[in-house]
Amino acid sequence: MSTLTISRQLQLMGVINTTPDSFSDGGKFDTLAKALTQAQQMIAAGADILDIGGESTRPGSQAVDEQEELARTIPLIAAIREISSIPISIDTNKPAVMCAAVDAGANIINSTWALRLGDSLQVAAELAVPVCFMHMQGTPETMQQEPSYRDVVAEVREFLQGRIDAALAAGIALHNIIIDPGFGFGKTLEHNLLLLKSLPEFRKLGVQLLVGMSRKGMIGAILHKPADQRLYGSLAAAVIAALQGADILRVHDVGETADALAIVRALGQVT
Ligand code: PT1
Repeated sequence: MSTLTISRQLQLMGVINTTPDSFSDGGKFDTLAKALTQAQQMIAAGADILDIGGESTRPGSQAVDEQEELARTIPLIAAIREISSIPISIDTNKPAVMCAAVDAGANIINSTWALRLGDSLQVAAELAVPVCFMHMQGTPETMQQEPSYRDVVAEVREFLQGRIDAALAAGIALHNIIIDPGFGFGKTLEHNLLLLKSLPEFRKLGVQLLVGMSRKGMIGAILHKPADQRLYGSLAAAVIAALQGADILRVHDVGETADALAIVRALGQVT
């Protein structure tokens, strides 16, 4: 039982999706007012970070142009900053969006391309904010067609180690580096489960570890349920990720996940 504890400070990152085709809420929050209300509810429910993205990266999704991405994210970041000092991460791969977001009050850059596009690594280094480097095989449009690895854990670990090295070389401080194995990004269910089992391997890289499994296809593939019926499965996955050493959990259901984690934490407080 002594291993069933969370001794570190685990943070909950609430997902605010501004994209009209959002896979899990069907575009319900496609207006600024609705997104702001969602942000307020997540803050009240105990979110530690809000993640704002203007371009969907779920399987099959297509790229969005810079103007559209800016229009979806920057006014929302500014509006949240009016009402709260909660840390905000900007989920983007475009240098211009990174700059505008940090200018509007964002505190973290979340890059699903792990800052491999254009001069995004240099731009992020100059902004001097924490950066999340995520692993993806392929591109969002085609990544789920036939994901293939000789050793998924070793390959993802080597990729993330390479991005840590590149980040340090670009001048990003070690304490500002976050890594993420990228659940559902060019991975079969078996790949995702192997990565989840191996999270302690990723912790060994010595930086913060972010995990996002909430409502994803890997939960649906086990339950045979659509995205709007994956809450309980997502909570189980969050508890496992917490016990396996994740530092930040990216979730849609902040209050529910906070309750699930409170139970794990309570167990760690008795001896
Ligand atoms: C993630 C993540 C992200 N996920 C980080 N950023 C998404 N750092 C967006 C599916 O299989 O895990 N980490 N930004 C959302 N992307 C997906 C991918 C959504 C796969 C759904 C699936 O259903």
